[in-house]
Amino acid sequence: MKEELIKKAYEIAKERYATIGVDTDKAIEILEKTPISLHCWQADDVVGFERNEALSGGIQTTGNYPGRARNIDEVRQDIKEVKSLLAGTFRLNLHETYGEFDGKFVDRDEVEVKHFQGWMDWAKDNGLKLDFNSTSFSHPKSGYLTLSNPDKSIRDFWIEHTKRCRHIADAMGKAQKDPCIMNIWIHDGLKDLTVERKRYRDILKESLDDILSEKLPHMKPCLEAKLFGIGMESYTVGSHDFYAGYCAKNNVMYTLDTGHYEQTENVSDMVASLLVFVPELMLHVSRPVRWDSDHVTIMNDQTLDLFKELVRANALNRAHIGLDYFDASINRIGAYIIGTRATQKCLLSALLEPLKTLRKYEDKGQWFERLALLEEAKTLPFGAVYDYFNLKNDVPVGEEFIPSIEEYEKNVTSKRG
Ligand code: RNT
Ligand code: ZN
Repeated sequence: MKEELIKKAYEIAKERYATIGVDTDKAIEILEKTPISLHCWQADDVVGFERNEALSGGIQTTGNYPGRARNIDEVRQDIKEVKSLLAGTFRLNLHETYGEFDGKFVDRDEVEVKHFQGWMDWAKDNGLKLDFNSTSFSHPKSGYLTLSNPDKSIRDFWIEHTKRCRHIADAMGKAQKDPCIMNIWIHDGLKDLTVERKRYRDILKESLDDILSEKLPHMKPCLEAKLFGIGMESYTVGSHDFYAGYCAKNNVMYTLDTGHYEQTENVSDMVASLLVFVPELMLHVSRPVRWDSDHVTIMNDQTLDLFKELVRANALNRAHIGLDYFDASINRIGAYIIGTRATQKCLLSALLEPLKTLRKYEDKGQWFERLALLEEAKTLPFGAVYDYFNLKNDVPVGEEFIPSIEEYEKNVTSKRG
């Protein structure tokens, strides 16, 4: 009965969209094929398997909802569950601290490809490609400064770590026959006033030049800018201006995390500027609430606008979509599904824009007509198309995923100590 209803609604929606020149089947096809990189760290509150300690280094999770994944098997189990409830194409984004260390302590400057062989095998078996992240936080040598540290011994430790991570990413990319995107985010910054702003940035530039000098064809590095970190409110070495300059000059991918800018800044507007100067973008889709709080992504104006800008810039093939939030106060599987579905809805809504007509109006200076169509497009039967996308792919439609997650909680996550 419900299935019939969804199909009927889709047929009507399809016809309605066709009247304004939009092909819904085509939009669904693009949505199905566009990969979304699931961040492994929502499953366990960014703890990882290195030292099993709470997160530190400029970022923070809040909440203690029961059911956190405590080890590699539980993270894998959760990601599998998440994937089973979603339509589309997915990648898995790992941090270095999620290696398979087999109970041994492997320091960050000792990590090797072999610590991720298990992940590569598992990912292959589960139809996922991998992305990767070096990890500068939650370590005794993290301090305030890592790659920008004037102390050569600390700096070299992190340079070695990041170079090793590039090799791991390259091995992943080679194995999956598709480049592994490796993000470099360092928390480097200071709590209070500094008179050495330029000095640390000069050092960071040198470290990055060294790290990125080796050619590794199966991985793509990207650099993540940020406004501030907790406990480092006064100064961030890797600011937007720093990385925008670095990426533009060196033809490196820029990571745009939606929580990393001033709260009143229009993050979506950055897309069309960055794309003029950097080769590609990595997106960290998040939801800042008053600060970089990493709340679960929802379908809000900021996220809708972000995807609209990508589609309008014809740049889906130059952007990699990743999620980056970590809410420890609600069911974590639920957090994954809500955030991923919201991301898909924003992408789909962008793909359903009557762009051809809007562009025609704009070219002719028909401003009233452009604004009118933009407004009317907002209330077209978009939900019917998203429902059908899920029905077609045999995953829960609409709120149907709620009982599935409750069931998993009852049988699995609630039993974790
Ligand atoms: C931190 C950055 C970074 C992290 C992850 C865990 O502000 O957004 O991307 O969230 O690497
Ligand atoms: Zn991020």
